[in-house]
Amino acid sequence: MNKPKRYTVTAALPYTNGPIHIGHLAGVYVPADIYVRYLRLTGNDVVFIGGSDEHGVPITIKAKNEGVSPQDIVDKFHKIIKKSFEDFGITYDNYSRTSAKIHHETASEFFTTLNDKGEFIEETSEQLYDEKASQFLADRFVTGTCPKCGNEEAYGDQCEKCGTSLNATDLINPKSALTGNVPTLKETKHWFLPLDKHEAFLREWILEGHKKDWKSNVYGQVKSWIDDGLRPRAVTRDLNWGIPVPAAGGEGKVLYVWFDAPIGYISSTKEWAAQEGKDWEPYWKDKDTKLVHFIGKDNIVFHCIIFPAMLKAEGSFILPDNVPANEFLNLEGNKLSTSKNWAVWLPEYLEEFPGQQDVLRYVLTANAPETKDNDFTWKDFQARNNNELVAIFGNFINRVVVLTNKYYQGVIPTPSEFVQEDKETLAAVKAYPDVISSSIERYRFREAGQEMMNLARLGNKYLADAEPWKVIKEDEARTKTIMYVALQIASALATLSEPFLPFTSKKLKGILNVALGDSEQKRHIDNAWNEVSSQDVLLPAGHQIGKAELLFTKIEDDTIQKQLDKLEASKKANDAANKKVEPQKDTITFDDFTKLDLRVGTIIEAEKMPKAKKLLVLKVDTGIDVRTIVSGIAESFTAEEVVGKQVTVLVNLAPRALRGVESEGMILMTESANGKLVFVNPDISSNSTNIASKVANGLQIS
Ligand code: B3M
Ligand code: ZN
Repeated sequence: MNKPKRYTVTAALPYTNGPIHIGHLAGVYVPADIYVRYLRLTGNDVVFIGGSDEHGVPITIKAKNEGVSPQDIVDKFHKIIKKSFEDFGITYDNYSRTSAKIHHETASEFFTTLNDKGEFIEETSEQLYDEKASQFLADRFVTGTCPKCGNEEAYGDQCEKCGTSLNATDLINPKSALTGNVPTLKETKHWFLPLDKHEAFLREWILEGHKKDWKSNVYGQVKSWIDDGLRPRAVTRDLNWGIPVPAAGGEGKVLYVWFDAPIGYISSTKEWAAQEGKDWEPYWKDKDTKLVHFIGKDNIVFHCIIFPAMLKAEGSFILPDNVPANEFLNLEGNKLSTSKNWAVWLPEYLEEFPGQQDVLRYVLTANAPETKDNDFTWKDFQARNNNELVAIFGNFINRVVVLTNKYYQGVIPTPSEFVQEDKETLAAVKAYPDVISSSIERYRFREAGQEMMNLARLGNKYLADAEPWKVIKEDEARTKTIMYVALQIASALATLSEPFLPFTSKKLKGILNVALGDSEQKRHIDNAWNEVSSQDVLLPAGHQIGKAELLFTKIEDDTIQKQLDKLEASKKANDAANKKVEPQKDTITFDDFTKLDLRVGTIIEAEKMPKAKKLLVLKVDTGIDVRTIVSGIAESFTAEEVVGKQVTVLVNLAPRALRGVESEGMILMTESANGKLVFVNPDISSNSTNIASKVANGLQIS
C-alpha cells in the first residue's frame, strides 16, 4: 500500500483467567507498544486497540474449580491485567472487554449479518458429550491425542504443540477435562463457517499477496494450513457462558469464543470512537487504513484464516496488512507455564523491581522471540541492565548532565568551531531516525532496540574520546563545543528511546527540560522523530537544563539469586506434586527370589553403543568371569564416569542380543529420592559375594 492514511493496531485480547507474565509482554504487548509509539512520534493517525477476552472454556473451568461465577473471575482479572498494561506503559487508546454491552451487540450483529447472507451452514452432527457432567465437550473441555503430531495433551480446539487448529471430534482417545470420562457422541445443531469456500481467496490474498512481507513463521503456518485443506468450522457452542446465538434454534447456545473475540477489536474501536467523538468506520473500512494484528504464534490461524474469512464474508471490512506474530519466550530453559507457576508475573515483578519497568521492556525486546522461541534468563537480565542500560545509556546521560551543571550551571554553552569528529558525530546522529524506522517498519524490534542503544554507545564513546573533563583545564572554548555536541546526542536519545524506554525517555525529557513530542500526548500529532534528522539544533545554546538524576541502577547478584531461588522453589513444589509412586508389583515367593544370582562386579571397560541414545556396552568383572553387559544408562552416565565403578550384577539372567551385541546379565539400578537414576550400590569390600544369600540373611542392599 502507499503511505497509509491511518493505522489500526491491535494486540491480542488476553484470556481473563489469570494475570499476565513476561511471555505475553515479550511476544505481543511490548512490540505492539513500540510500534504505536513510533507511529505517533512520526505524526501518524493511529488507534491502538485492546481488551480482555472474557469468554471461553478456561474461564468457566477456573470459575468452577474456585466455586465462583465466571463473571467473578473476569471482573477480578480484567482489573489486574488492565493495571499491568498501564504499569508497563502499554499505551492502548482503548482497553475494553468482551463482556461489555457494546461487544455483545457488535458480535451479535456480525453473526446476524453473516447468517442473513447465507454465509453459514447449519448442521446437526454428533458432538462429544460427557454423560456424567451432562454437558457437550468442546475446546478446552476435552483433551486427547493430536491426529497430526501425536501430542497426547491436545485440546478440543487446538494442539499447542504443533499449532494445528482442531475440532473436538478430531481428537484420538478424547477425555473429558471435567470428569475424566470417555465422552459419548450426541446429536446437536451448530452453525459452521465454511472455510473451504474461502480457500481460493485466502490462497491468493496470503500465499500470493503476502509471501514477501509477512514473517516466514507466520506465512509458513498459514501455508501448511491451507495446503492441508480447509474445512467448515463450528462457530457456536453448547455452553451458557458467552454471547447467546442470535438465531432461531440458538437457545442454550453461545458464539464460539474465537468467533466473538476478534470482533472485540471492532467493538473496542467503536467504544473509543464514541468517547472521542470520532467515526469508527474509517479505521475498519477505509482501504487506506493499515490494519496490523500483534499476536503470539498460537493465535496465527485465527487471525490469518478464520477472522479474515469472517471479514471477507461480511463484505465491508478491510483485511489485515500484516500479522507479525512472535514465537514463544521460555524462562530459564523451560516453557512458561501457569499451572507449574513457571513464570515471572507482571504484578510480582513490579513489587520486586519497583520503577524498573523499562529494564524489563528493554531485556524482553533485546531477546524478543521474533524468529524462534527464545530464552529469558535472570543472569542475562542483570547483564543487560548493568552492562548496557547502566554502563552505556545511563553513564552517558549522567556525565553530560553532571558536567553541564558543573561547568555551566546547567546552561547549554555556545559552541565554537566544530572539528571533524564533531561533524561526523552530528551527522551520524541524524541518520538514526531512519535506521531505527526501517527496523520497526519491518517488525524487527530487537534490531530497532539495539540501534537505539547504538546511539547511546555513540554518545558514550564521543565523550570518552573527547574527554571534556581533561580538556577543560586548557581549552574552555573546545570544552563548550564538546558539551554542546554531547547535549544534542542526549536530546536525540530522549526522543528516539521513547518507544523502547518510555519511562526513561520521560525522565530524560524532564532532566533536559524539553517538551519534545511525546507519544503519550496521543492526540497531539507532530513529527518529533524526524526532527532528529531534519533539525541542526535540538537543544539551543542558552537553554537551561535540570539536575542529574540516575536513570538506571545496578542490579546486584543477591537480587538475581532471589529470583532464581523462587524459580527453584516452584520446580521443587512441582516435582513433589508430580511424583508418581509406582504401585507394588505382584508378590513373589522366597523360592523365586533365591533364583536370582546377584554378585558384586567391577566395570572395567565402557563405550557408547553407536547410534543408540540410551545404551552403553560394558565389560564387567563379575569375579566369575569378565563378560559383556549392555546397559540402558547412557542418558544418565557417560562411559568414562562408570569405568572402575563397583556394581550389583544379576549374573544368571538369560543372555539376549541388544542391537546385535550379546548381553550376559544385568546391572541393578534404581531411582534416588529426587528421581535420578543411581547404581544399586554394593558398598561391600569383598569381591564376588552372593548378595542374594546375604539378603536372605537379613542384610540390606541400599
Ligand atoms: N484470548 C488467546 C490468548 O490469549 C486469545 C486471543 C484472542 S485475540 C482476538 O492467547
Ligand atoms: Zn499436534
